[in-house]
Amino acid sequence: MFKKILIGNRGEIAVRVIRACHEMGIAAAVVYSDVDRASLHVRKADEAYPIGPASATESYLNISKILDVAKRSGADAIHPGYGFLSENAKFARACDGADVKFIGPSAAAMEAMGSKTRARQAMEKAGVPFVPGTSRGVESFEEAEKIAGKIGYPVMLKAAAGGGGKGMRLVQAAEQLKSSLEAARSEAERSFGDGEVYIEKAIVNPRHIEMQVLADEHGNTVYLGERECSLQRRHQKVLEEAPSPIVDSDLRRRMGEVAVRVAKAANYTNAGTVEFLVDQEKNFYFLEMNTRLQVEHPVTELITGLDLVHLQIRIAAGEELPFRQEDVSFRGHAIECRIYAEDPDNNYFPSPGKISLLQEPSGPGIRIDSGMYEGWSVPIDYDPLLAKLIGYGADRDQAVARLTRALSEYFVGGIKTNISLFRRILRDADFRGARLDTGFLDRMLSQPEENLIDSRTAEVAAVAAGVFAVLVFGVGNSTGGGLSSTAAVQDSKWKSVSRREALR
Ligand code: MV4
Repeated sequence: MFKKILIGNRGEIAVRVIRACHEMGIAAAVVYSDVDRASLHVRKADEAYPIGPASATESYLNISKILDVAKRSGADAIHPGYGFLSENAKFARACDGADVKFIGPSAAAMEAMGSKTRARQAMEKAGVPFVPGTSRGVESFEEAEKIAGKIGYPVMLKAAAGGGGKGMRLVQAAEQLKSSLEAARSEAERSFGDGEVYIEKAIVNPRHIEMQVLADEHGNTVYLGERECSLQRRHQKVLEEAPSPIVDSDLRRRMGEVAVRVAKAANYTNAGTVEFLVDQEKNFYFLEMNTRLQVEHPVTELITGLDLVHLQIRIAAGEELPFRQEDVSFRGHAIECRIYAEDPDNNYFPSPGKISLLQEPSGPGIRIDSGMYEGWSVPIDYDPLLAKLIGYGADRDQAVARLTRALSEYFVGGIKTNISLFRRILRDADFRGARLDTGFLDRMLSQPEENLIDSRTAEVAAVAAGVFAVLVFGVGNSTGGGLSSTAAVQDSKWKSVSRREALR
Protein backbone atom coordinates (compact mmCIF):
# COMPACT_ATOMS: atom_id res chain seq x y z
CA MET A 1 0.00 0.00 0.00
CA PHE A 2 1.05 3.60 -0.60
CA LYS A 3 2.69 5.46 2.29
CA LYS A 4 1.93 8.97 1.09
CA ILE A 5 -0.54 10.31 -1.44
CA LEU A 6 -0.33 13.76 -3.02
CA ILE A 7 -3.72 15.30 -3.73
CA GLY A 8 -3.60 17.52 -6.82
CA ASN A 9 -6.78 19.39 -6.04
CA ARG A 10 -8.51 21.75 -3.61
CA GLY A 11 -11.86 22.30 -1.87
CA GLU A 12 -14.27 19.64 -0.71
CA ILE A 13 -12.85 16.86 -2.92
CA ALA A 14 -9.32 17.34 -1.56
CA VAL A 15 -10.76 17.09 1.97
CA ARG A 16 -12.71 13.97 0.93
CA VAL A 17 -9.52 12.26 -0.28
CA ILE A 18 -7.52 13.35 2.80
CA ARG A 19 -10.17 11.64 4.95
CA ALA A 20 -9.84 8.39 2.99
CA CYS A 21 -6.04 8.54 3.33
CA HIS A 22 -6.25 9.00 7.07
CA GLU A 23 -8.71 6.14 7.43
CA MET A 24 -6.24 3.93 5.55
CA GLY A 25 -3.15 5.01 7.48
CA ILE A 26 -1.71 6.90 4.51
CA ALA A 27 -0.15 10.36 4.83
CA ALA A 28 -1.88 13.06 2.81
CA ALA A 29 0.08 15.84 1.10
CA VAL A 30 -1.63 18.67 -0.75
CA VAL A 31 -0.76 21.55 -3.02
CA TYR A 32 -2.22 25.04 -2.75
CA SER A 33 -2.22 28.30 -4.68
CA ASP A 34 -1.61 31.72 -3.14
CA VAL A 35 -5.33 32.32 -2.49
CA ASP A 36 -5.76 28.87 -0.91
CA ARG A 37 -3.19 29.32 1.86
CA ALA A 38 -5.95 29.21 4.50
CA SER A 39 -8.20 26.72 2.72
CA LEU A 40 -9.63 23.73 4.54
CA HIS A 41 -7.67 21.14 2.55
CA VAL A 42 -4.41 22.80 3.64
CA ARG A 43 -5.49 22.72 7.29
CA LYS A 44 -6.48 19.07 7.21
CA ALA A 45 -3.51 17.72 5.26
CA ASP A 46 -0.33 16.34 6.82
CA GLU A 47 1.84 18.41 4.48
CA ALA A 48 1.06 21.32 2.18
CA TYR A 49 3.13 22.77 -0.65
CA PRO A 50 2.63 26.16 -2.33
CA ILE A 51 2.49 26.00 -6.13
CA GLY A 52 2.07 29.63 -7.12
CA PRO A 53 -0.56 32.13 -8.27
CA ALA A 54 -4.32 31.77 -8.10
CA SER A 55 -4.63 31.28 -11.84
CA ALA A 56 -5.19 27.53 -12.33
CA THR A 57 -2.88 27.32 -15.34
CA GLU A 58 -0.06 28.48 -13.07
CA SER A 59 -0.99 26.21 -10.15
CA TYR A 60 -3.52 23.35 -10.11
CA LEU A 61 -3.20 22.76 -13.87
CA ASN A 62 0.58 22.99 -13.92
CA ILE A 63 1.90 19.47 -14.50
CA SER A 64 5.57 20.14 -13.81
CA LYS A 65 4.89 22.01 -10.55
CA ILE A 66 2.71 19.19 -9.24
CA LEU A 67 5.16 16.48 -10.25
CA ASP A 68 7.94 18.49 -8.61
CA VAL A 69 5.97 18.47 -5.34
CA ALA A 70 5.35 14.73 -5.73
CA LYS A 71 9.10 14.21 -5.94
CA ARG A 72 9.98 16.59 -3.07
CA SER A 73 7.30 15.17 -0.76
CA GLY A 74 8.20 11.57 -1.51
CA ALA A 75 4.59 10.73 -2.42
CA ASP A 76 4.18 7.38 -4.13
CA ALA A 77 0.80 8.21 -5.72
CA ILE A 78 -1.27 11.18 -6.87
CA HIS A 79 -5.03 11.50 -6.50
CA PRO A 80 -6.26 14.12 -9.00
CA GLY A 81 -9.81 14.60 -7.61
CA TYR A 82 -12.20 15.89 -10.30
CA GLY A 83 -11.72 18.78 -12.73
CA PHE A 84 -8.20 20.26 -13.11
CA LEU A 85 -5.81 17.47 -14.27
CA SER A 86 -8.11 14.54 -13.49
CA GLU A 87 -8.90 13.71 -17.13
CA ASN A 88 -5.64 14.87 -18.64
CA ALA A 89 -3.94 11.96 -20.41
CA LYS A 90 -0.67 13.90 -20.66
CA PHE A 91 -0.60 14.24 -16.90
CA ALA A 92 -1.33 10.53 -16.35
CA ARG A 93 1.50 9.70 -18.73
CA ALA A 94 3.85 12.16 -17.02
CA CYS A 95 3.07 10.47 -13.68
CA ASP A 96 4.05 7.10 -15.18
CA GLY A 97 7.28 8.69 -16.38
CA ALA A 98 8.00 10.11 -12.91
CA ASP A 99 7.31 6.76 -11.25
CA VAL A 100 4.35 8.10 -9.28
CA LYS A 101 1.11 6.11 -9.49
CA PHE A 102 -1.77 8.10 -10.99
CA ILE A 103 -4.93 7.09 -9.10
CA GLY A 104 -7.24 6.70 -12.07
CA PRO A 105 -7.36 5.01 -15.47
CA SER A 106 -4.43 4.67 -17.87
CA ALA A 107 -3.56 7.53 -20.23
CA ALA A 108 -4.62 5.29 -23.14
CA ALA A 109 -8.10 4.69 -21.67
CA MET A 110 -8.52 8.44 -21.13
CA GLU A 111 -7.51 9.15 -24.72
CA ALA A 112 -9.92 6.51 -26.01
CA MET A 113 -12.78 8.35 -24.30
CA GLY A 114 -11.48 11.88 -24.88
CA SER A 115 -12.58 12.07 -28.50
CA LYS A 116 -16.34 11.54 -28.73
CA THR A 117 -16.14 10.24 -32.30
CA ARG A 118 -13.38 7.79 -31.40
CA ALA A 119 -15.43 6.64 -28.39
CA ARG A 120 -18.47 6.12 -30.63
CA GLN A 121 -16.42 4.03 -33.05
CA ALA A 122 -15.16 1.86 -30.20
CA MET A 123 -18.67 1.44 -28.79
CA GLU A 124 -20.07 0.57 -32.20
CA LYS A 125 -17.60 -2.31 -32.32
CA ALA A 126 -18.48 -3.37 -28.78
CA GLY A 127 -22.20 -3.47 -29.58
CA VAL A 128 -23.14 -0.67 -27.19
CA PRO A 129 -26.36 1.23 -28.01
CA PHE A 130 -25.69 4.87 -28.84
CA VAL A 131 -27.71 7.71 -30.33
CA PRO A 132 -28.16 7.28 -34.11
CA GLY A 133 -25.79 9.52 -36.06
CA THR A 134 -22.26 9.69 -37.42
CA SER A 135 -19.17 8.31 -35.75
CA ARG A 136 -16.80 10.61 -37.59
CA GLY A 137 -16.68 14.33 -38.22
CA VAL A 138 -18.72 15.74 -41.10
CA GLU A 139 -16.59 17.07 -43.97
CA SER A 140 -18.99 19.49 -45.60
CA PHE A 141 -22.37 21.16 -45.36
CA GLU A 142 -23.66 18.92 -48.18
CA GLU A 143 -22.67 15.80 -46.26
CA ALA A 144 -24.27 17.16 -43.09
CA GLU A 145 -27.47 17.92 -45.01
CA LYS A 146 -27.67 14.38 -46.37
CA ILE A 147 -27.06 12.77 -42.97
CA ALA A 148 -29.48 15.04 -41.12
CA GLY A 149 -32.14 14.35 -43.74
CA LYS A 150 -31.65 10.62 -43.30
CA ILE A 151 -31.80 10.51 -39.48
CA GLY A 152 -34.53 13.19 -39.34
CA TYR A 153 -34.83 16.49 -37.50
CA PRO A 154 -34.29 17.66 -34.82
CA VAL A 155 -30.57 16.81 -34.87
CA MET A 156 -27.73 17.66 -32.51
CA LEU A 157 -24.36 18.92 -33.73
CA LYS A 158 -21.55 18.10 -31.30
CA ALA A 159 -17.84 18.79 -31.06
CA ALA A 160 -15.75 15.60 -31.15
CA ALA A 161 -13.40 17.13 -28.58
CA GLY A 162 -16.33 18.44 -26.52
CA GLY A 163 -18.38 17.39 -23.56
CA GLY A 164 -20.42 19.44 -21.15
CA GLY A 165 -22.41 21.11 -23.93
CA LYS A 166 -19.63 23.22 -25.49
CA GLY A 167 -19.74 23.31 -29.27
CA MET A 168 -23.18 21.69 -29.17
CA ARG A 169 -26.10 22.96 -31.31
CA LEU A 170 -29.69 21.78 -31.50
CA VAL A 171 -30.98 22.04 -35.08
CA GLN A 172 -34.77 22.02 -35.38
CA ALA A 173 -35.06 22.17 -39.15
CA ALA A 174 -33.01 22.03 -42.37
CA GLU A 175 -33.03 25.84 -42.76
CA GLN A 176 -30.92 26.27 -39.61
CA LEU A 177 -28.37 23.59 -40.45
CA LYS A 178 -25.88 25.76 -42.30
CA SER A 179 -25.56 28.52 -39.70
CA SER A 180 -25.60 26.01 -36.81
CA LEU A 181 -22.84 23.96 -38.39
CA GLU A 182 -20.68 27.05 -38.82
CA ALA A 183 -21.38 28.16 -35.24
CA ALA A 184 -20.64 24.69 -33.78
CA ARG A 185 -17.43 24.42 -35.77
CA SER A 186 -16.06 27.80 -34.77
CA GLU A 187 -17.02 27.27 -31.10
CA ALA A 188 -15.28 23.87 -31.14
CA GLU A 189 -12.24 25.39 -32.79
CA ARG A 190 -12.15 28.21 -30.24
CA SER A 191 -12.74 26.02 -27.17
CA PHE A 192 -10.72 22.92 -28.05
CA GLY A 193 -8.51 23.90 -30.98
CA ASP A 194 -10.30 21.14 -32.89
CA GLY A 195 -13.21 21.93 -35.21
CA GLU A 196 -14.37 18.33 -35.74
CA VAL A 197 -18.17 18.19 -35.50
CA TYR A 198 -20.45 15.15 -35.79
CA ILE A 199 -24.21 14.65 -35.95
CA GLU A 200 -26.64 12.80 -33.69
CA LYS A 201 -30.39 12.51 -33.64
CA ALA A 202 -31.68 14.84 -30.94
CA ILE A 203 -33.47 13.18 -28.05
CA VAL A 204 -36.22 15.53 -26.87
CA ASN A 205 -36.26 16.27 -23.12
CA PRO A 206 -34.07 13.30 -22.22
CA ARG A 207 -33.16 12.13 -18.78
CA HIS A 208 -29.49 12.10 -17.92
CA ILE A 209 -28.67 8.89 -16.08
CA GLU A 210 -25.15 7.67 -15.44
CA MET A 211 -23.75 4.34 -14.28
CA GLN A 212 -20.83 4.03 -11.86
CA VAL A 213 -18.25 1.42 -12.77
CA LEU A 214 -15.19 0.14 -10.98
CA ALA A 215 -12.45 -1.96 -12.58
CA ASP A 216 -9.33 -3.41 -11.02
CA GLU A 217 -6.05 -4.08 -12.84
CA HIS A 218 -6.73 -7.84 -12.94
CA GLY A 219 -9.67 -7.79 -15.37
CA ASN A 220 -12.56 -7.53 -12.88
CA THR A 221 -15.15 -4.88 -13.73
CA VAL A 222 -18.39 -4.20 -11.84
CA TYR A 223 -21.19 -1.64 -11.96
CA LEU A 224 -22.41 0.08 -8.79
CA GLY A 225 -25.79 1.34 -9.94
CA GLU A 226 -27.03 4.51 -11.55
CA ARG A 227 -27.38 8.14 -10.60
CA GLU A 228 -30.18 10.35 -11.85
CA CYS A 229 -28.55 13.63 -12.91
CA SER A 230 -31.31 15.32 -14.89
CA LEU A 231 -31.52 18.34 -12.58
CA GLN A 232 -29.03 20.74 -14.10
CA ARG A 233 -28.80 24.31 -15.25
CA ARG A 234 -26.62 25.34 -18.19
CA HIS A 235 -24.86 21.96 -18.11
CA GLN A 236 -24.01 22.39 -14.45
CA LYS A 237 -25.53 19.67 -12.26
CA VAL A 238 -27.48 20.92 -9.27
CA LEU A 239 -29.01 17.86 -7.59
CA GLU A 240 -28.35 14.15 -8.12
CA GLU A 241 -29.98 11.07 -6.68
CA ALA A 242 -29.51 7.32 -6.50
CA PRO A 243 -31.29 5.21 -7.47
CA SER A 244 -33.06 6.89 -10.39
CA PRO A 245 -36.82 6.84 -9.72
CA ILE A 246 -37.47 5.50 -13.25
CA VAL A 247 -34.91 2.68 -13.22
CA ASP A 248 -36.17 -0.72 -12.08
CA SER A 249 -33.93 -3.70 -11.35
CA ASP A 250 -34.23 -5.04 -14.90
CA LEU A 251 -33.26 -1.72 -16.53
CA ARG A 252 -30.46 -1.30 -13.97
CA ARG A 253 -29.00 -4.67 -14.87
CA ARG A 254 -29.20 -3.94 -18.59
CA MET A 255 -27.62 -0.48 -18.26
CA GLY A 256 -25.02 -1.83 -15.85
CA GLU A 257 -24.00 -4.62 -18.21
CA VAL A 258 -23.67 -2.14 -21.07
CA ALA A 259 -21.56 0.14 -18.85
CA VAL A 260 -19.27 -2.78 -18.00
CA ARG A 261 -18.99 -3.56 -21.73
CA VAL A 262 -18.03 0.08 -22.39
CA ALA A 263 -15.34 -0.05 -19.70
CA LYS A 264 -13.95 -3.34 -20.95
CA ALA A 265 -13.86 -2.09 -24.56
CA ALA A 266 -11.65 0.80 -23.39
CA ASN A 267 -9.42 -1.39 -21.17
CA TYR A 268 -10.65 0.80 -18.38
CA THR A 269 -9.32 0.60 -14.82
CA ASN A 270 -10.24 2.37 -11.56
CA ALA A 271 -13.47 4.38 -11.02
CA GLY A 272 -15.38 5.68 -14.02
CA THR A 273 -18.84 6.79 -15.06
CA VAL A 274 -20.75 5.88 -18.18
CA GLU A 275 -23.29 8.56 -19.14
CA PHE A 276 -26.55 7.70 -20.85
CA LEU A 277 -29.39 9.67 -22.33
CA VAL A 278 -32.73 8.02 -21.62
CA ASP A 279 -35.76 8.90 -23.74
CA GLN A 280 -39.43 8.95 -22.78
CA GLU A 281 -39.81 5.25 -23.70
CA LYS A 282 -36.86 4.41 -21.42
CA ASN A 283 -34.56 3.56 -24.33
CA PHE A 284 -31.03 4.35 -23.23
CA TYR A 285 -28.10 5.50 -25.33
CA PHE A 286 -24.39 5.73 -24.54
CA LEU A 287 -23.31 9.38 -24.44
CA GLU A 288 -19.78 9.53 -23.07
CA MET A 289 -17.56 8.14 -20.34
CA ASN A 290 -16.14 10.29 -17.58
CA THR A 291 -12.74 8.99 -16.60
CA ARG A 292 -12.64 10.37 -13.06
CA LEU A 293 -14.25 10.21 -9.65
CA GLN A 294 -17.36 12.38 -9.94
CA VAL A 295 -18.67 15.14 -7.69
CA GLU A 296 -21.83 13.11 -7.03
CA HIS A 297 -20.09 9.86 -6.00
CA PRO A 298 -21.46 10.05 -2.40
CA VAL A 299 -25.02 9.09 -3.42
CA THR A 300 -23.64 5.82 -4.81
CA GLU A 301 -21.58 5.30 -1.66
CA LEU A 302 -24.66 5.71 0.53
CA ILE A 303 -26.86 3.22 -1.32
CA THR A 304 -24.11 0.60 -1.82
CA GLY A 305 -22.28 0.98 1.51
CA LEU A 306 -18.98 1.17 -0.39
CA ASP A 307 -16.23 3.78 -0.08
CA LEU A 308 -15.27 4.70 -3.64
CA VAL A 309 -12.12 6.60 -2.70
CA HIS A 310 -10.81 3.70 -0.60
CA LEU A 311 -11.50 1.38 -3.52
CA GLN A 312 -9.79 3.75 -5.99
CA ILE A 313 -6.69 3.73 -3.83
CA ARG A 314 -6.69 -0.04 -3.34
CA ILE A 315 -7.14 -0.63 -7.08
CA ALA A 316 -4.29 1.78 -7.89
CA ALA A 317 -2.09 -0.09 -5.41
CA GLY A 318 -2.68 -3.24 -7.45
CA GLU A 319 -5.23 -4.98 -5.24
CA GLU A 320 -8.05 -7.05 -6.65
CA LEU A 321 -11.63 -5.87 -6.18
CA PRO A 322 -12.68 -7.30 -2.80
CA PHE A 323 -16.17 -8.28 -4.09
CA ARG A 324 -17.96 -9.47 -7.23
CA GLN A 325 -20.99 -8.14 -9.05
CA GLU A 326 -23.37 -10.49 -7.24
CA ASP A 327 -22.14 -9.12 -3.88
CA VAL A 328 -23.21 -5.56 -4.77
CA SER A 329 -26.62 -4.63 -3.39
CA PHE A 330 -28.57 -1.41 -3.24
CA ARG A 331 -30.37 -0.15 -0.20
CA GLY A 332 -32.33 3.04 0.44
CA HIS A 333 -32.25 6.33 -1.40
CA ALA A 334 -29.74 9.20 -1.43
CA ILE A 335 -30.04 12.76 -2.78
CA GLU A 336 -27.20 15.29 -3.11
CA CYS A 337 -27.57 19.07 -3.18
CA ARG A 338 -24.61 21.00 -4.55
CA ILE A 339 -24.17 24.09 -2.41
CA TYR A 340 -22.65 26.84 -4.55
CA ALA A 341 -21.51 30.35 -3.63
CA GLU A 342 -24.01 31.86 -6.04
CA ASP A 343 -26.61 34.61 -5.80
CA PRO A 344 -30.13 33.30 -6.58
CA ASP A 345 -31.38 36.89 -6.90
CA ASN A 346 -28.72 37.77 -9.45
CA ASN A 347 -29.08 34.99 -12.01
CA TYR A 348 -26.94 32.60 -9.92
CA PHE A 349 -23.82 34.68 -10.41
CA PRO A 350 -20.77 33.61 -8.35
CA SER A 351 -20.77 35.28 -4.92
CA PRO A 352 -17.36 35.09 -3.27
CA GLY A 353 -16.52 36.68 0.09
CA LYS A 354 -15.99 35.95 3.76
CA ILE A 355 -18.15 33.41 5.53
CA SER A 356 -19.13 35.30 8.68
CA LEU A 357 -21.36 32.65 10.18
CA LEU A 358 -21.75 28.96 9.42
CA GLN A 359 -24.31 26.61 10.89
CA GLU A 360 -24.21 23.19 9.28
CA PRO A 361 -26.92 20.60 9.73
CA SER A 362 -26.28 17.06 10.88
CA GLY A 363 -28.42 14.33 12.41
CA PRO A 364 -29.95 11.13 11.02
CA GLY A 365 -29.28 10.44 7.35
CA ILE A 366 -27.29 13.61 6.71
CA ARG A 367 -23.77 13.77 5.25
CA ILE A 368 -21.90 16.94 4.37
CA ASP A 369 -18.76 16.97 2.24
CA SER A 370 -17.54 20.53 2.63
CA GLY A 371 -14.53 22.66 1.82
CA MET A 372 -15.56 25.70 3.88
CA TYR A 373 -15.38 26.89 7.45
CA GLU A 374 -16.54 29.93 9.38
CA GLY A 375 -14.16 32.86 8.88
CA TRP A 376 -12.83 31.54 5.56
CA SER A 377 -12.99 33.72 2.46
CA VAL A 378 -14.29 32.04 -0.70
CA PRO A 379 -11.91 32.96 -3.54
CA ILE A 380 -13.33 34.08 -6.89
CA ASP A 381 -10.74 32.13 -8.87
CA TYR A 382 -12.27 28.64 -8.95
CA ASP A 383 -15.50 26.71 -9.27
CA PRO A 384 -17.94 28.10 -6.67
CA LEU A 385 -18.88 24.66 -5.24
CA LEU A 386 -18.66 25.05 -1.45
CA ALA A 387 -20.10 21.82 -0.13
CA LYS A 388 -22.40 18.93 -0.86
CA LEU A 389 -25.35 18.19 1.39
CA ILE A 390 -26.41 14.58 1.01
CA GLY A 391 -29.58 13.10 2.48
CA TYR A 392 -30.13 9.38 2.92
CA GLY A 393 -33.29 7.49 3.83
CA ALA A 394 -34.94 4.10 3.59
CA ASP A 395 -36.86 5.44 0.59
CA ARG A 396 -37.06 8.61 -1.53
CA ASP A 397 -39.70 10.25 0.69
CA GLN A 398 -37.56 9.83 3.79
CA ALA A 399 -34.47 11.16 2.00
CA VAL A 400 -36.50 14.21 0.89
CA ALA A 401 -37.89 14.75 4.40
CA ARG A 402 -34.44 14.58 6.00
CA LEU A 403 -32.94 16.91 3.41
CA THR A 404 -35.78 19.38 3.83
CA ARG A 405 -35.21 19.36 7.58
CA ALA A 406 -31.43 19.73 7.10
CA LEU A 407 -31.86 22.63 4.66
CA SER A 408 -33.94 24.46 7.26
CA GLU A 409 -30.97 24.15 9.67
CA TYR A 410 -28.34 25.20 7.12
CA PHE A 411 -27.13 28.81 7.45
CA VAL A 412 -24.22 30.34 5.58
CA GLY A 413 -23.76 34.02 6.45
CA GLY A 414 -21.70 36.71 4.71
CA ILE A 415 -22.02 35.31 1.18
CA LYS A 416 -24.90 34.33 -1.06
CA THR A 417 -25.57 30.66 -1.66
CA ASN A 418 -28.08 28.63 -3.65
CA ILE A 419 -29.47 26.90 -0.52
CA SER A 420 -32.91 28.44 -1.08
CA LEU A 421 -33.05 26.82 -4.53
CA PHE A 422 -33.08 23.37 -2.92
CA ARG A 423 -35.91 24.28 -0.55
CA ARG A 424 -37.88 25.19 -3.65
CA ILE A 425 -36.94 22.06 -5.62
CA LEU A 426 -37.74 19.71 -2.74
CA ARG A 427 -41.28 21.04 -2.35
CA ASP A 428 -41.99 21.12 -6.09
CA ALA A 429 -44.87 18.78 -7.02
CA ASP A 430 -43.10 17.46 -10.14
CA PHE A 431 -39.93 16.76 -8.17
CA ARG A 432 -41.92 14.99 -5.45
CA GLY A 433 -43.62 12.96 -8.14
CA ALA A 434 -40.20 12.19 -9.69
CA ARG A 435 -41.29 13.74 -13.01
CA LEU A 436 -37.74 14.80 -13.94
CA ASP A 437 -35.93 15.49 -17.18
CA THR A 438 -33.13 17.80 -18.29
CA GLY A 439 -35.66 20.62 -18.85
CA PHE A 440 -37.05 20.46 -15.28
CA LEU A 441 -35.00 23.24 -13.65
CA ASP A 442 -35.41 25.75 -16.47
CA ARG A 443 -39.17 25.13 -16.36
CA MET A 444 -39.28 25.53 -12.58
CA LEU A 445 -37.18 28.70 -12.62
CA SER A 446 -39.30 30.29 -15.33
CA GLN A 447 -42.33 30.12 -13.02
CA PRO A 448 -42.83 32.89 -10.46
CA GLU A 449 -41.80 31.72 -7.01
CA GLU A 450 -44.78 30.93 -4.83
CA ASN A 451 -45.13 33.26 -1.85
CA LEU A 452 -44.69 31.22 1.29
CA ILE A 453 -45.38 34.01 3.78
CA ASP A 454 -47.77 36.96 3.76
CA SER A 455 -46.34 40.47 3.56
CA ARG A 456 -47.03 41.24 7.24
CA THR A 457 -45.04 38.20 8.41
CA ALA A 458 -42.26 39.16 6.00
CA GLU A 459 -42.18 42.63 7.56
CA VAL A 460 -41.92 41.19 11.07
CA ALA A 461 -39.13 38.88 9.90
CA ALA A 462 -37.23 41.84 8.41
CA VAL A 463 -37.50 43.80 11.67
CA ALA A 464 -36.38 40.75 13.66
CA ALA A 465 -33.39 40.30 11.36
CA GLY A 466 -32.47 43.95 11.86
CA VAL A 467 -32.67 43.64 15.64
CA PHE A 468 -30.61 40.43 15.49
CA ALA A 469 -27.92 42.12 13.38
CA VAL A 470 -27.62 44.98 15.88
CA LEU A 471 -27.59 42.76 18.97
CA VAL A 472 -25.20 40.13 17.70
CA PHE A 473 -22.91 42.02 15.35
CA GLY A 474 -23.34 45.64 16.43
CA VAL A 475 -24.35 46.49 12.87
CA GLY A 476 -24.96 50.21 12.36
CA ASN A 477 -22.90 51.14 15.40
CA SER A 478 -19.84 52.97 14.14
CA THR A 479 -18.14 53.41 17.54
CA GLY A 480 -17.95 49.67 17.96
CA GLY A 481 -19.17 49.88 21.56
CA GLY A 482 -22.51 51.42 22.55
CA LEU A 483 -25.43 49.35 21.50
CA SER A 484 -23.67 46.03 21.24
CA SER A 485 -22.00 46.33 24.64
CA THR A 486 -25.36 47.34 26.11
CA ALA A 487 -26.78 44.27 24.47
CA ALA A 488 -23.99 42.16 25.93
CA VAL A 489 -24.69 43.49 29.41
CA GLN A 490 -28.39 42.83 29.03
CA ASP A 491 -27.60 39.41 27.61
CA SER A 492 -25.47 38.45 30.61
CA LYS A 493 -28.13 39.79 32.99
CA TRP A 494 -30.69 37.70 31.21
CA LYS A 495 -28.44 34.70 31.61
CA SER A 496 -27.82 35.22 35.33
CA VAL A 497 -31.53 35.75 35.97
CA SER A 498 -32.43 32.55 34.19
CA ARG A 499 -29.70 30.67 36.03
CA ARG A 500 -31.08 31.90 39.32
CA GLU A 501 -34.55 30.85 38.23
CA ALA A 502 -33.28 27.39 37.32
CA LEU A 503 -31.57 26.93 40.70
CA ARG A 504 -34.64 27.77 42.67
C1 MV4 B 1 -27.84 15.34 -26.35
C2 MV4 B 1 -29.13 15.77 -26.03
C3 MV4 B 1 -30.16 15.34 -26.84
N1 MV4 B 1 -29.91 14.55 -27.90
N2 MV4 B 1 -27.64 14.54 -27.41
C4 MV4 B 1 -25.51 18.01 -23.16
C5 MV4 B 1 -24.14 17.84 -22.59
C6 MV4 B 1 -23.49 16.81 -23.42
N3 MV4 B 1 -22.58 16.01 -22.67
C7 MV4 B 1 -24.61 16.04 -24.01
N4 MV4 B 1 -25.77 16.84 -23.90
C8 MV4 B 1 -26.92 16.50 -24.55
N5 MV4 B 1 -26.78 15.68 -25.62
C9 MV4 B 1 -28.65 14.17 -28.17
N6 MV4 B 1 -28.42 13.39 -29.24
C10 MV4 B 1 -29.31 16.58 -24.92
C11 MV4 B 1 -28.20 16.97 -24.18
C12 MV4 B 1 -28.47 17.81 -23.06
C13 MV4 B 1 -28.20 17.40 -21.76
C14 MV4 B 1 -27.62 16.17 -21.48
C15 MV4 B 1 -27.35 15.78 -20.20
C16 MV4 B 1 -27.67 16.62 -19.15
C17 MV4 B 1 -28.22 17.84 -19.39
C18 MV4 B 1 -28.51 18.24 -20.70
C19 MV4 B 1 -29.09 19.48 -20.92
C20 MV4 B 1 -29.35 19.88 -22.20
C21 MV4 B 1 -29.02 19.06 -23.27
